[in-house]
Amino acid sequence: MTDYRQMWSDLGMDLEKHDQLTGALPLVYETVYLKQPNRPRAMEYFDLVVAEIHSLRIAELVEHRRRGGKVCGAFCVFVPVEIIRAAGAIAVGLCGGSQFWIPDGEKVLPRNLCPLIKASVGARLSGTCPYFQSCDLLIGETTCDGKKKAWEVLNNFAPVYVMDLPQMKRPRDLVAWREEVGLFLDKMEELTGRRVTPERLAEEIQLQNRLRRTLERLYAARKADPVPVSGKDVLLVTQVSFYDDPRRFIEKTEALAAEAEARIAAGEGVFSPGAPRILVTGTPMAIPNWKLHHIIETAGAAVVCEETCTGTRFFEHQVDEAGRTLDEQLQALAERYLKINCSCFTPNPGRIEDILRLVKEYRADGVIYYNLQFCHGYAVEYYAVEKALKERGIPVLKVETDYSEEDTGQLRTRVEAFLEMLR
Ligand code: BJ8
Repeated sequence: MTDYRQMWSDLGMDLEKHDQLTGALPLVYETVYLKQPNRPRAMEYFDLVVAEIHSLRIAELVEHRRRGGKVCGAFCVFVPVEIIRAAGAIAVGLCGGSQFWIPDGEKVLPRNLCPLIKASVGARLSGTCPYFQSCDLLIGETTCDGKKKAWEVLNNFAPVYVMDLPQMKRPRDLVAWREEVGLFLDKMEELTGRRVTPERLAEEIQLQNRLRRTLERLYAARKADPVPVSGKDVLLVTQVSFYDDPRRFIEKTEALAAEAEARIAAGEGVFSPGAPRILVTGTPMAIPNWKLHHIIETAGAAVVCEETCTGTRFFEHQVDEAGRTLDEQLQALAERYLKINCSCFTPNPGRIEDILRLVKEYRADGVIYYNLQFCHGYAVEYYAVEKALKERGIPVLKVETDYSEEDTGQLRTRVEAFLEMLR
């Protein structure tokens, strides 16, 4: 049997603390995931991924590095992973979703800061996340204020490269972003010592487009009533997509989508027909943040779509594959990524259009607006989202929360009252 403790130790991890972190996960996972009735069989793969979350994939990263390859970690869906991979490196998502990392994050960051940022920095400081420990370079970005200042702190503990993302979407912003994407390619070539050729970049563009289409296919199955797969399960699949091997991920997710489609044909679902259908919108839910979905679905409603960066914002829009030169490909990448409607943009009408469209497509009965505490961009944007939804008679509930369990009872009461109103 592989000695993972030796591997973790070689990665410079704090083994004792790491035991505390991983010791709690099986029970939580069993309660939140394994107890769900009638799960698709294809979810077995994702259960395995979680059970081995700090071992199997990490061993692949270690092996890649042993052969001279590099690993890059990112915190935002704006980072073009196609370029990282075309330069021969592996890309992994690093956003922290666990309360466990918050105290370490608070050692160097203010307490009144978004938990996603505190947990991400805390994961690095605590030496308990083997993904962080495996990274040769961390890729930050200038999205929200909290993140862009946190990179300065994180840079004391690990090398960080920051991509400058515009905050508006005018033609001149696209020009600036295209230039930034080009600089990122230079940085990746410098890191890996390998040239990015148009052929390699084309391959990675096609691969990531396939991955996006696979998630799109799985999401499409959620439009059915009854839904063939729970929102919790789909959330997990999306979370896994950020660090799994992309080819293996596509294969396993295609199998899950096929199973979901067969269930639809047979009229089978995981909730009873007519169960309230909820669209969740707002801030991302990094693994293992399953809190809101668990509350909603144990109250008898189905989460049918997420307008979040661990949802549609991650996979909607393909990169145009027609480009033959690096210049054309970088332009296509810049254009696709700038279509993401994050609240860090002003104005950001595209997000409201997306929410209204998705409510219709997924036949949602109501919207739950998920706001991580101290995320001001999404909190302020609520005004416009609520207005647009109310004008169309679409019920909406705003919840503001963190990663702790302290407010779970209160949240549950509010969600149940909302669902009662929908019924
Ligand atoms: S594109 S949503 S992944 S920035 S929740 S850290 S915004 S204070 S994660 Fe995000 Fe990229 Fe935007 Fe998506 Fe800041 Fe808000 Fe925290 Fe956030």
